[in-house]
Amino acid sequence: LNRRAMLAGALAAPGALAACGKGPDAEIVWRLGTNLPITHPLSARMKEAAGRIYEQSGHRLFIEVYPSAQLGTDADMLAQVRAGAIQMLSISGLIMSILVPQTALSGIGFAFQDRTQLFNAMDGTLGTKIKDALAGHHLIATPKVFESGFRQITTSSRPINSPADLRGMKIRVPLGSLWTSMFRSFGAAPTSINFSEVYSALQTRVVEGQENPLAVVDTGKLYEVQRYCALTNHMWDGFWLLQNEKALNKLPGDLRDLVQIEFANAADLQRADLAVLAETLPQKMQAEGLTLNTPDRELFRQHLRNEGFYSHWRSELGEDSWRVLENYVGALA
Ligand code: X2X
Repeated sequence: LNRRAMLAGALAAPGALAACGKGPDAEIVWRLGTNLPITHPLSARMKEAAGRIYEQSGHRLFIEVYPSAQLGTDADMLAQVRAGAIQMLSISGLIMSILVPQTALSGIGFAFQDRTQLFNAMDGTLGTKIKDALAGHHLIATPKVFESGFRQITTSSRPINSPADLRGMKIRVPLGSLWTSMFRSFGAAPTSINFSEVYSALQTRVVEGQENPLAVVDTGKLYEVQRYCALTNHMWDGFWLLQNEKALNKLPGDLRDLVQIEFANAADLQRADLAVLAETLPQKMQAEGLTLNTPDRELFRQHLRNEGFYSHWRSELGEDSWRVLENYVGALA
């Protein structure tokens, strides 16, 4: 009866067929949550890796990917992965800083110049520092961080050319003091809203703008409810793929290795996807109706310096961590 009910459900909803086709025979089933839609390269590449792991493990391990915050908000999913209710969570390092402050290091405003500098740091000692801090909370990151990208500002009310244009702007930001402190430094009025509610918050003009990498603006169709896009590259954002430590330790050694290897491969593929999108998306966003501009980043950086933003975060994160960051990006304050 169960089988028949499942089949009927699968036939009623074509999308469910694939989900039902894989997994039921697996010895071990893990659940992985993310807030991004399946069309985003992060979710898509993680799902592919889950498929490879299922095949290569001889159907012993199936990791089911739940995109679009189906398992709850980031804060909900974080609680679930810590409790072991789910085994994996893909989450922005900057949101993660609500629990593990060191994860904010990769998102300090206007710190990184470009992707090369960034990935040197994240695949080097800065990344190690962050992974160690996560492990201290019994959350084990897969070997390579995934990319969300450099964040850009979109608005419906007016274009952003200089820091002064942000003054008084009602802007949606994710959960995390990195965002509120930076946008308050610009005199804006940041509001923390979960990603699943951003589209409607923009549509109903609860907020005038938001900030996200273009791949998120694209796959979230935020361009439908925004008019301008300032290519500020104001902070880099990446997704850690975290594993519940107890669940990981319970896996047989060969499966533990397989999971690390396949998600490291997925991160390489996903970063390459994002590199291509960084080239093509500005044009696509323009075609979708956004008016793009490229402000002078140095104006913003200078403003943050004058407001004491960098010295605040330096004392927040500690001299030792700050030195590791500055080893890669140069002096900030
Ligand atoms: O919530 C967002 O804006 C997102 C999707 O970029 C993050 O997860 C930080």
